[in-house]
Amino acid sequence: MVGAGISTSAGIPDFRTPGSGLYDNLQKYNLPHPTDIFELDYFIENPKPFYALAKELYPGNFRPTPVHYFIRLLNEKNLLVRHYTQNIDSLERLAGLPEEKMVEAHGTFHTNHCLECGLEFSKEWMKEKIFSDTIPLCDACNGIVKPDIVFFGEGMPDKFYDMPAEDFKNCDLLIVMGTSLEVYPFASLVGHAEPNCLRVLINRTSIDKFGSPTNKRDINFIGDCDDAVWKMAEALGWSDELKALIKKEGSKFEKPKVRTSDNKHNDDKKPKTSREVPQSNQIEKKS
Ligand code: CNA
Repeated sequence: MVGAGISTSAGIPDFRTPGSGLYDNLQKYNLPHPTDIFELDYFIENPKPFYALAKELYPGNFRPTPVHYFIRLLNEKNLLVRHYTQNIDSLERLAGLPEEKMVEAHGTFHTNHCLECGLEFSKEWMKEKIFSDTIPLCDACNGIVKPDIVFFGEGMPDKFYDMPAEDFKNCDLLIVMGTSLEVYPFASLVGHAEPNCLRVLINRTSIDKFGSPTNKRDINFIGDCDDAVWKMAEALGWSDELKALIKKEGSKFEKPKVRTSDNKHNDDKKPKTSREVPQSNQIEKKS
């Protein structure tokens, strides 16, 4: 289970770290409250702040961190049951973790829908709007089009509800990294771990839910996630493999302006229920 802390070393701020976190740096958007930027009601009234922020944080501008590649290694070694992420930066996809191994609990920028009529729009269409500072409006009904990231006040993807029961039965070690566990229902997943499942928290700050004196199965690593995965890799004898993977994958990002992940996912990830209409970039309504 991961949160924004696994991506801070990529240069993406988290929410709650005092000083550098997003919530301390949204003054320019004049929001009544910092969390309003992700509130659905506020967004419908005033989508500008969200789209300005989306431009700054748009997936493709950042590279995965050692943590992302460590998770990929876990999967390649058949040790990963599932990766539950709150992040919307797509760095897991970019690091090569297959979609079926992930639950992107707070959605992704990969698909977009009109909030009025449900028409689906492509990632390329949305990107063009965001980067030209245009509020994305539906070609059919003029409603606001929003990336399918989950705002406060919106439901989580079906996978989030469908998968934990089975996944946690098969889990003997739950690694929780880079999250304050403040956002529910995501945070409640830690309670799904069976009594014999060890839970390891790797985070810069400690969290009350972990490591009480009577608690026998929780392990706290209070520090940096990248340091923690390097230590784990060393203990597991995987350091060279992790280094080699990061080097190999890093070479994909060396040429400026080549958005490897975007190109890859544009090519092979068509929306499940949709057919693209090339002229307008519209995609037919979700069934
Ligand atoms: P949060 O509440 O900001 O907590 C992040 C936690 O990570 C804090 O406890 C930090 O102390 C810790 N942390 C930060 N950097 C590191 C590091 N390098 N090593 C170890 N720990 C670190 O963020 P959560 O993810 O818990 O909150 C859930 C929100 C944040 C979700 O809705 C996300 O969509 C949202 N978010 C995502 C991103 C992203 O996609 N990268 C960025 C910002 C916010």
